[in-house]
Amino acid sequence: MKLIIGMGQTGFSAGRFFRRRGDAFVAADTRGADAPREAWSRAFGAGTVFGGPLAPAMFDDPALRGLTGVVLSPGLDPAAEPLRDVLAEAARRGVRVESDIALALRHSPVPYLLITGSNGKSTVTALTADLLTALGYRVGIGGNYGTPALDLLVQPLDVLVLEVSSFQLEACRADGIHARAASVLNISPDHLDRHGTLDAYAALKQKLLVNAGTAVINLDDPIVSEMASICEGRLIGFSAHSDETADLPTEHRYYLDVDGEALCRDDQVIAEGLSLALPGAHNRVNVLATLALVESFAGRDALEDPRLQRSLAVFAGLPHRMQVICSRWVDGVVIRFINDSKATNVGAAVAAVEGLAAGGVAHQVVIVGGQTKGQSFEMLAESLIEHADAVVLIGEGAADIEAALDAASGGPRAGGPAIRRADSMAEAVDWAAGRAQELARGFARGLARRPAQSGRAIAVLLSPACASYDMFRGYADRGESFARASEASCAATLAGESLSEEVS
Ligand code: UMA
Ligand code: ADP
Repeated sequence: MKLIIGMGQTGFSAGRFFRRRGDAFVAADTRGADAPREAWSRAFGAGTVFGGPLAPAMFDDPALRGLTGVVLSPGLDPAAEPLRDVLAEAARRGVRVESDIALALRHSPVPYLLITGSNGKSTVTALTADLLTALGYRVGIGGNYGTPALDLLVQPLDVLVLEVSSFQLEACRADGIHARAASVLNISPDHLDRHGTLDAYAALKQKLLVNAGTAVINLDDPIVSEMASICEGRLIGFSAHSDETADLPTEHRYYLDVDGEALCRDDQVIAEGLSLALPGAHNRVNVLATLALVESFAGRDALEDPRLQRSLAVFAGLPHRMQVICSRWVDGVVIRFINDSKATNVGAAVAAVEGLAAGGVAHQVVIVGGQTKGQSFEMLAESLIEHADAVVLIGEGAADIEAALDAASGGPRAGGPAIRRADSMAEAVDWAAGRAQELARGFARGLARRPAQSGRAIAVLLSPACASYDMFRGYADRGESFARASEASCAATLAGESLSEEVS
């Protein structure tokens, strides 16, 4: 008998897995009337819904007689009640509790590549799968990326490429993970409301590396570099810099050279940045990690394969990550509306703002805020003060971000960007678009605040540094809302401009 806790995507995939194997199972959920019990009953039969409450006493219920394992869904915090006591009781009784990822890896008939980190996981997962598919491999892509890992085990495959979240690594032992290759892309604060400290969060992520055949590590990230000492397999490093800084025993080194434009491996150029459709400096680093993962599975020669090179050149990135929605021209200056809704932590938002500045964008109006996760906004505030001309604050995190901006600029409004609060995405984009238009006009007249800056582009950027659930159904819903408002703004101004041109 197995117990599945959580009737979400993961729980359903565990039900399908046990049904395929002929194992008996029941499922429980903490959500009371909101749990999708009907859908579960339709899928697996009413007898597979656990009738009692989630509590330590459940282990004495006849429905759980002969219990040998528990699958715990990632959305559930194992340290929060009622789970804490339930899991303690399971441990006392010697019942194994594991995440779907741990279960899937234990049963995977094919090698697997694992990707984690605070940012870039989905991008690297998608690109790795694309490149291996282009090379002719049958690739199963999923995990936190979308398709639950257990659902991938039904197809005939050559390799699994899985994005793994810190939540999925809680109920997962390092000695059960034997990836052909694994990467921790970077570590910056995220999900601290659940994990408590950055150390605890990093310790979860490093479980992927311990027994990996090849550990692909970020040489520029001090927390990731430190993980090299616990790796049993070979090491491949990647870095945004051509000079060797980390003194680690890496077998190979991937890095950016020639002003970040050449993607190199040891002393060879593998690809030219300008030939990539994928925008942004942080994405070039993501490509380096991807190439190291591909090499670890497909061999060094695969990197020269024209099929891989073609696929790499056309990969344009995923929606809601630095995605240009629309552009409009004002007096010879282009205003780009950029959807980076997937920036749900400070690290991603800082990368967006600094990446645009480094890429020559002269002015930025940035929309930030949403549901907070115990993060500090200090780094975000510093970045916004340096690079943003105006900031629009939305959602529950607005007050915290405003306080951080005030603290970083030396008091309320002292020399920092203009700040505005908005109650809806439409209001935020409307104000941001108006501000961007004023900046464009001023810039065009040579009256910009920082006329020395080069570049004729202005960005209206949504990069919230927060989760979205306070105002939206998820980051995609938030990004779509931004896209609708941006398109409306571009269309309205275009219509207005053509009208005024006709009148004049
Ligand atoms: N829930 C309860 N009680 C329960 C079960 C769930 O309250 O008994 C709530 C959770 O608190 C959560 C929601 O229901 O708010 C969904 O939880 P879940 O564990 O059932 O989630 P799944 O539908 O199984 O989706 C999970 C991942 N979600 C989470 O980790 C929250 C999905 O990642 C993943 O794609 C999917 O498994 C397939 O593997 C999403 C995610 O937001 C994209 N991940 C986080 C992130 O990327 O930051 C970690
Ligand atoms: P994840 O799956 O880890 O959330 P995504 O590829 O979905 O990663 O990107 C999430 C956010 O992080 C986006 O805003 C994206 O622009 C940003 N991002 C992607 N790669 C990096 C990186 N290497 N460093 C910092 N930010 C990044």
